[in-house]
Amino acid sequence: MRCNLSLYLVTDPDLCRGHGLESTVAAAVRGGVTMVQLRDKHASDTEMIAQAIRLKEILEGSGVPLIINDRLSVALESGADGLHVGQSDTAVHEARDAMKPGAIIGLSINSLDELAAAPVEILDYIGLGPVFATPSKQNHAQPIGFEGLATLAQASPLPSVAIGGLKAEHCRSVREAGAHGIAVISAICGQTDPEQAARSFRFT
Ligand code: TZP
Ligand code: MG
Repeated sequence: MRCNLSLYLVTDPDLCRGHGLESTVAAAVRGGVTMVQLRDKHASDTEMIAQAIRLKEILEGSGVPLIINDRLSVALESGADGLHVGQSDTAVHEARDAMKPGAIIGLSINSLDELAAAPVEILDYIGLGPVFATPSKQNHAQPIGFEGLATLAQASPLPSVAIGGLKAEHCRSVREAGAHGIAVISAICGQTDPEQAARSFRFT
């Protein structure tokens, strides 16, 4: 499956600083991550395109797709496999029209209203959260908890991935809530051994 959400690594440039972005991603892939999203709220487009091209080289042949957070132009210029957008980012229709056929497009959802308004027919997956409050995302929406996660995952016609404050010990609760995978930043990026940290997740 091209879009295997089981263990979805979202990168953070500060938390990856210890090992470096590229080494962190390479280690996480050895440890079993199934998707990688390049997320950087401060880099310029040019810097982010260069980072994306380097990550694509690292992921080459691994079967792990590279998704870009928010910035359609970076996804297009770097030849990434997909784009993940939030509620206030690039419109999903614009992204679908611009991206190559077969590109993976995901959307963040925090409530049933947002799910009802989502153009699910042109999306590949949805991100549900934050499950818990987290310092990894500024000004995040109200945490939904496992109960909210279950409500949204079960109402969703699309595969879903849970995000926000999640650790390896939460895999079971996330799966039982009905999500198809678990997405993390700090539980992998912020760890001294990112490969081992990824390996400690047993989603399936
Ligand atoms: N979207 C909702 S919560 C979040 C994002 C990008 C941050 C998740 O980071 P962490 O460290 O896994 O809590
Ligand atoms: Mg966003």
